[in-house]
Amino acid sequence: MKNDLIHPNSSPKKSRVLTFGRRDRSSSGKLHEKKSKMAQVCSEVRTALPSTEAEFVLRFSDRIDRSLASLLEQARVLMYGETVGAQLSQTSQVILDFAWERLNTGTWRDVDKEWRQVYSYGCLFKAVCLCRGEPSQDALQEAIKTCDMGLLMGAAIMDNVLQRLVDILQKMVKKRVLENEGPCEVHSAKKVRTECVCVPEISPTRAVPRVRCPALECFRTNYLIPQKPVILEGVIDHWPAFREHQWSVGYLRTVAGCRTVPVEVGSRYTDEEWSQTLLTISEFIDRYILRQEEGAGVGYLAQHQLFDQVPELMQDIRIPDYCCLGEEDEDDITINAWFGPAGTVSPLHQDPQQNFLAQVVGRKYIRLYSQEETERVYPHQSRLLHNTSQVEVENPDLQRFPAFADAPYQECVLGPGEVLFIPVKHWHYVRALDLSFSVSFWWS
Ligand SMILES: O=C(O)CCC(=O)C(=O)O
Repeated sequence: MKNDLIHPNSSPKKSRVLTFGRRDRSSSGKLHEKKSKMAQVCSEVRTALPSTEAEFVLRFSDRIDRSLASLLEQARVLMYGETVGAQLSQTSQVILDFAWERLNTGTWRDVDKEWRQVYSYGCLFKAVCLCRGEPSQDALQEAIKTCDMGLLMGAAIMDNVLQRLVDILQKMVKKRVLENEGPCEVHSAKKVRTECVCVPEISPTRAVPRVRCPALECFRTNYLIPQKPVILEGVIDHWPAFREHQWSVGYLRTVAGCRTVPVEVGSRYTDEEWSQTLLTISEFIDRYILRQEEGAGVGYLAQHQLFDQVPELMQDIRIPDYCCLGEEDEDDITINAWFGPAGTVSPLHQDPQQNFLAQVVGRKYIRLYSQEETERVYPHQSRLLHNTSQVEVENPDLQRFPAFADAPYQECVLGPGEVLFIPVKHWHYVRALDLSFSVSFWWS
């Protein structure tokens, strides 16, 4: 049947209002204290959701099985019912299992957006369910993880309700940590294990030039127009990431420890055994920064969603003024986070946009080859990796790649507070010399 939609008015005539938590008002002593806290949790979660069942719109085409559509309707009824309980928990899990199977069938780009939306609804129902009653810190963290899964794997629903909900939940978790009410993230007193990495000596003839706070016009004339790399000094000293909240492993754990993010696992993305997984930032820190598990290998948090997921981190940085020399709006600038232990390598590759790579924590060794050297860096032949060189820059196989030895390059060690301008399509190789956190801005 065509247009088998679940219409908003298919909900019961009398629109029910979210009630969970409200029945628990009491005026007696300790009990009151406990229950008012519970009411607070519930009312905060409620603010992210439509206040009536009728306003909670579910609309799908016939690409979504009728039986699943009924389950979604049932979940909605349960959510607006007298108590949010085990039944909603089970129903949301069935929805999630159904959708998960569809999300993992075939290639990702062919997954129907509606199925991704169904997955997001499943996450929403499950997260709300986890916040019922008086949720423990663990339950709130599980709810945050559930929202993140929806944000990463699902598609936006109800004006990005999962983002609104997760912002609320994260504030609640953080508040509780500050109140010391059952620590969720133990500030790590454990020392970051330091690797012994080799720091290359930079030859003066190859060193990337440095300039301190150039005027916009000076940057445009001397570097942007001729497409010459340069290190800008003194242009990000005002970032709160250096002043108010010095970025560190502990700080990251506090503001984002319970957020789930994609992590790259493997020494470099060109390796056979390289893969991606989803971990919370705290799990990432324990496994790959503190190395609490033997044999965990190398992990790298390299992604563009972190700053959308964690607004606090976004508030700690600023888009460099020089980006205004581009033609696009600020909203079109892609901001990537690069967080990983010493020794993390990004193989030699090129990107289709201009780049400001800003170093916040630790140092990185960087090699640059201009676009004219493309032949001498031997790009991979496959379409997927055509922007990546086959050469291991610091240990090249010159039998296979003889011309690489003759390719002129520039190099630098980028330290905290410095910003490297990498012109569009310039080949760049990056190796972290310390535990490192950088932010890159891709602009056109
Ligand atoms: O810092 C890194 O590991 C890689 C940075 C990079 O490739 C970029 O910003 O485009």
